[in-house]
Amino acid sequence: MLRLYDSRLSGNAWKVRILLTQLGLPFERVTLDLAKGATSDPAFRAKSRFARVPVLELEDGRTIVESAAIMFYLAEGTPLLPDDRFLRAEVMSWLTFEQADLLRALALPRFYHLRGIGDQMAGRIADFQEAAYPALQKAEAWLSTHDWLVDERYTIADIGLFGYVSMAHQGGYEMQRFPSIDAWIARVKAQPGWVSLVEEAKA
Ligand SMILES: N[C@@H](CCC(=O)N[C@@H](CS)C(=O)NCC(=O)O)C(=O)O
Repeated sequence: MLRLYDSRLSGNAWKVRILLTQLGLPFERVTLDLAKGATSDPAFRAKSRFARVPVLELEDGRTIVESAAIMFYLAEGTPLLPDDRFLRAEVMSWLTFEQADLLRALALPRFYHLRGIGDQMAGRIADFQEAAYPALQKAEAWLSTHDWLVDERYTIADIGLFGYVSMAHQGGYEMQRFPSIDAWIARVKAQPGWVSLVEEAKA
């Protein structure tokens, strides 16, 4: 069975979990405690050359790291990744944009707030926001005229952008500035098989 190494609040691992669930692929989930330094464990380092989650371990023991690479692997041959060469490049372009222009700037302010050090890190958060607001505006402009990022259909590009953009408010971002992003987030969440970051507690 496929095995996903994740952490409870990792948005990058969440992207992969959404995709696995939407594709109906059974998987085992190994949730690491990052606060306890789980990514430094040599056994984990042997699976993850970058010492980060997510990691997807295949049935034969090989591992894939980086959420975008994992999603490309899993979505191959499914409706969530186009066959057409140009459209695949478009998917890659959104996934790269998310990683380069948004990921850290959205994830770290959220992390600081979740750890209760938001006030202490206010200057750093302001720098991240100054850098990320123009990138969010680019996504907003695209989504004001498109329902989806690529080929007017739901693809892994949407899952990749969705992860941290949907949680940006937790890092103090004023997401009410972006009504088209907001409407798109609702469309992504309405896709069959979508799962929340933290599962509802079972009674
Ligand atoms: N570009 C990577 C980023 C992965 C990443 O930053 N993972 C974080 C959690 S979201 C992590 O494992 N950090 C290592 C640690 O905190 O020890 C991806 O998209 O998979």
